Amino acid sequence: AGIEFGLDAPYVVEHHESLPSTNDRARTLAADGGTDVAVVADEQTGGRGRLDREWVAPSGGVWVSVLTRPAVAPARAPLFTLAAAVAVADACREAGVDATIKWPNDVLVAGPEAGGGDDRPGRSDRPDRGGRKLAGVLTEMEGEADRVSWLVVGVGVNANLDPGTLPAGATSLRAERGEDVDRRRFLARLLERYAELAADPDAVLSAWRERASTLGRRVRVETPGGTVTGRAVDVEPPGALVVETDEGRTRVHAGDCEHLRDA
Ligand code: BT5
Repeated sequence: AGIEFGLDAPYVVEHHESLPSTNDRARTLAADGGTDVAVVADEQTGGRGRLDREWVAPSGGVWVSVLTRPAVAPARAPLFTLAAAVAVADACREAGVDATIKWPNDVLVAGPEAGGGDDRPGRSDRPDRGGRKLAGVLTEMEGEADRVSWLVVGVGVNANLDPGTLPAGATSLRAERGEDVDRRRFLARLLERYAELAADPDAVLSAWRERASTLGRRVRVETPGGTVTGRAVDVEPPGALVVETDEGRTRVHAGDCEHLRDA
């Protein structure tokens, strides 16, 4: 069983030294009827990304899953993924690291992206670091036809980690700002901001647009239905990416997005 983390947070915070996955623990709590709980672990031994990919989660990161039962239709669940990405980006900025969001769920260091396409000047004074991944979000839920039964939004932030222990293309808050972040304070801000956004899902998209680096970019998105290449022009409810392709506009609801260099 978990122990209280002693945080002033809008959720009951259940803290563990080590768990296989905070999402799995939150799902167990959901099955037991729980709600409004944030499960935190110092380390995860079986952290998960999307599509059953591995999420590397040693001690020093912020690994947290928030279990709620929002009164919305299952189709609106993607808004909560976007809300979590906004909350992470804001918490990173408050910690002194300029962060942007790559659709749908990646939080990256702002600035020109090596191998990518952001050659616009003035985006960063550290042009070699832009595009590195600071954090990701994994949302899982169960719903009836018209209502979410439970929703687990899992957030992984590379806080005080050595990038050498992370997959290629990843970085940490400590590596970007040059000193440790206060993980407890970071978590408190993250949960506070997420709760604020989750209480007002209609406001999420505009907040997301302001922090996204994907809009206006050329992208390649691997979707379950095939590859979509074109210019990302907008995000539409409940979180679909609108891509302008040679064949016209198309909406992408899920997939892996890569930012491309401008032709
Ligand atoms: C994600 O997946 O970005 C969602 C990650 C969610 C992790 C949190 S931690 C708390 C909660 N409990 C869990 O078990 N999960 C959630 P995706 O977009 O599929 O990205 C996964 C890919 O990112 C992997 O295939 C690696 O290439 C890379 N990766 C793995 N660990 C990473 C890390 N710590 N930092 C950056 N990239 C990483």
